[in-house]
Amino acid sequence: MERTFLAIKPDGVQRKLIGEIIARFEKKGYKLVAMKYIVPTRDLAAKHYEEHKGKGFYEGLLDFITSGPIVAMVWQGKGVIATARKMIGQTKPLESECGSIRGDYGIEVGRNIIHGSDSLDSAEREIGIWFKEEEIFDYESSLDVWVY
Ligand code: RTP
Ligand code: MG
Repeated sequence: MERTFLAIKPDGVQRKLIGEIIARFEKKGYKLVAMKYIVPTRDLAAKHYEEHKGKGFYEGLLDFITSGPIVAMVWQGKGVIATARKMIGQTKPLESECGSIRGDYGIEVGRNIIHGSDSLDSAEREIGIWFKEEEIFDYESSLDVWVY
C-alpha cells in the first residue's frame, strides 16, 4: 500500500492545529502508521530539504523548521501521495483552494503549516530519513472494508 511522509511544521503545532490536521486524514480514510513529535536537528532538516540547497529561502527555511517541535508522520492508503498534496494545497497559502489545509489556515509561504512528499521517490526518501522500519506500524483495520 502507498505511503507518504507528512509533517506538521512548527507553526501548525504552535497554532494548535495538530488535532484538526490529523482528523482530516483520518476522516478521508487514510491510516496513520508512524508518528513522532520532535524538534528536528539542522542536519535532519538539511537532509529533508536538500533539493532546495542554495535557494534564497533555504537557510530561513531551516531556521524555521528547526525552531520548535514538529509532528512527523507516515500515512498509508490508495493514492495517498497525490491526494495528501491536494488536501494540503499549493505552496503559497493565498493560492491554495479554500477547503485545503493551507487554503483554510495559512497566509504566508514561509508559514504554510504542513509538509507533504511530492512524489513516490521523495516519499520513500523522506520516510527513510525520518523513520526506521521498526517505527512504522501497519495494522489490520476492520474499517478498511468500508473504505475500499
Ligand atoms: P513542502 O516541501 O514544505 O511540503 O512545501 P512545497 O512542496 O509545497 O514547496 P517546496 O517548493 O518544496 O518548498 C519548500 C518550502 O520552502 C518554503 N518556501 N519559501 N520564500 C519562498 O519563496 C519560498 N518558497 C518555498 C515553503 O515553506 C515551502 O513549503
Ligand atoms: Mg516540497
